[in-house]
Amino acid sequence: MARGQAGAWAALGPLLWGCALALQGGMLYPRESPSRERKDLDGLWSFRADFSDNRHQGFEQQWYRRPLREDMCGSGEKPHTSSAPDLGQSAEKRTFVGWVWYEREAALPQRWTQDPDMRVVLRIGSAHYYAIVWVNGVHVAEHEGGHLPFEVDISKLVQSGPLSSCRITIAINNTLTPHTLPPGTIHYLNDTSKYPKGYFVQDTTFDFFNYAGLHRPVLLYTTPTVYIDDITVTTGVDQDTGLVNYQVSVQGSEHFQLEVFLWDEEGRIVAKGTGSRGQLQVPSAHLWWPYLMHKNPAYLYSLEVRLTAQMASGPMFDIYTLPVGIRTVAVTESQFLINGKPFYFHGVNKHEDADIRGKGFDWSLLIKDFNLLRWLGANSFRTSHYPYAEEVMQLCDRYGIVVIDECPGVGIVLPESYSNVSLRHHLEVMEELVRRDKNHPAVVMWSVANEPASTLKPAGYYFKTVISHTKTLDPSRPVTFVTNSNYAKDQGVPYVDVICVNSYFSWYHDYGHLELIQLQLKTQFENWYGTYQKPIIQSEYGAEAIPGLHHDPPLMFTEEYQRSLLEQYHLVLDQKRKEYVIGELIWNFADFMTNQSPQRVLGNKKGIFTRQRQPKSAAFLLRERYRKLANETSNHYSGVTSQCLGNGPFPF
Ligand code: GCB
Repeated sequence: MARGQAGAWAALGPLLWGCALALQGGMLYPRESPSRERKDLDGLWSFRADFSDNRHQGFEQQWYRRPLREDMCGSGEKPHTSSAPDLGQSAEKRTFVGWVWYEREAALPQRWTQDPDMRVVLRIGSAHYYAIVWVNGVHVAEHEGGHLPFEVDISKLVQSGPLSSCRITIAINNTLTPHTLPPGTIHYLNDTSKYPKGYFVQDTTFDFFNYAGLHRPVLLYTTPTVYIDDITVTTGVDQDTGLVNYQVSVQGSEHFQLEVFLWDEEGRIVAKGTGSRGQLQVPSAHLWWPYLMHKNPAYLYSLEVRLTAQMASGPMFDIYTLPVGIRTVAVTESQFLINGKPFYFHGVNKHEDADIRGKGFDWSLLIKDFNLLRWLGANSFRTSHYPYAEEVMQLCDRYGIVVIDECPGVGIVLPESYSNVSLRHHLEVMEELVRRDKNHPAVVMWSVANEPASTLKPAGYYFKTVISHTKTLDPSRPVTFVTNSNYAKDQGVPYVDVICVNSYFSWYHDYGHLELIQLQLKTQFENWYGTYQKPIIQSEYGAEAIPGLHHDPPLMFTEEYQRSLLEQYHLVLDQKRKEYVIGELIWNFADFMTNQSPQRVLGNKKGIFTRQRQPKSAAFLLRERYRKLANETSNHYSGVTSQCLGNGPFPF
């Protein structure tokens, strides 16, 4: 909830709607190499929220022109990879809606500012939701959307003067509208007998807190001026030969040579190629297998791309190395196949969420979460309900955790959210997501939305368009979107490859009646399969449990109820997985923060772990189940759990 002045909100309109960047260039993750350097801009950033009535003082006074800390009134400092709301003690700041300003001075190595053959790029891992960026007071970039990276070449600016540092200012607005993803609405409360003049709230139709700010690493990196801009890899398998199809795009010159080398984990070159595109063949290839599906899961080759460009001053080199997993993905009427073998998703839905940090990126938290996934015997998760940090995806590749990669299309329920403006933005977001994550072997499917409203007429056309666009962007992966029991069966579902369905039997209705779950779940599966003959994932199910709350017989909100509800689901899942159900993802991995409401007790408590990552009783139930499932469903590799669990790369 926030206060502002009536009419003031409109002042932000033109800035918000006019400026989305068209998709340009590649978005290779910045990696160091003999030709590339990287400088992380972590630590503290100066921070200031614009509390002025019209939220526009920062622009009127041009806060980007001089250091923010010159005027510290109302401002402070903030570690950049954390959400602003949970760091302070003020309720008003926690629910602030509008512009916040971040600033950081970066000292640059001399050659970065003096070598005309060097490109200096500023990359922002994510800025939720709309961001405007200045370097040394000069406007350099804008970006809409909070979960995907954007970057800008700032070489000219940092190489134009005597400065050996640069001042980076980022203004971020967390306002959501019916056309943003996810959508939201600013709602003015005009009854002055109840609300002060100009009072407004931001309403959202999704069930997680709208943490805002710089959540992920911001960094500077360099490349030569002729550089490898993008690499696209798809893989196949022919008998025991691995096929690696690559395509490389180069910027900065048309006169260059490319060589590619594929290295195995032992440091041997196993295949070579030349030119911008081609196919590498790897005899007796080690395939990338999911965790618990093979005794040596997640095998990664390294694709080294070497560029040599002929310049007037002599040759210029660039080197980029991309991890590559060789694997295939296919879907039949009733199965999901990885490397030709049936794969059963036994995993979780997550959120990027934790105490104090909010959605801020944190390596310790990430390693803890991956250790818990491994402890649980989970082989997969869905990035509910937005793309997660790139570093998360890299760990999934390394540890064999299969990912359903979801875009921020959550809470699409208003008619305006089905407009052409929204559709265009949704297509752009899918382009950004595919561009970022296309080379991750862990990503096996795209999810274009979660539980959109299907009763609105344009829904069918809208999702047909988004799904077919996604398939054009990446023909190598299946596409889904996540429905629920109320979803109209013909609105977009005919175009998905896998049906994902969420249900909360004996939770959001038939309160306490666990005995109804089996009947209702069977009906759900039979209806969907009967209509479409497509494989189905139970993409959400669960119940809230307040840790430490007990009652037997099980009553809602107790650990016993959560556990018993899951057990009822499992009885049906065990029958249907023999037919066409290809997975089960618990809602949710851990408790997470939401908006305040009478339905939520300090957030959503459907986690099987607490927000602090301690197990509730249900976690032990799932641990037993997932280990059993791993043994039963990895039928081509027996005894998988005893051989795989416990010896892996995680620092237990
Ligand atoms: C759902 C949503 C998820 C919610 C969950 C719940 O269907 O997809 O975002 O958090 O239900 O707990 O209500």
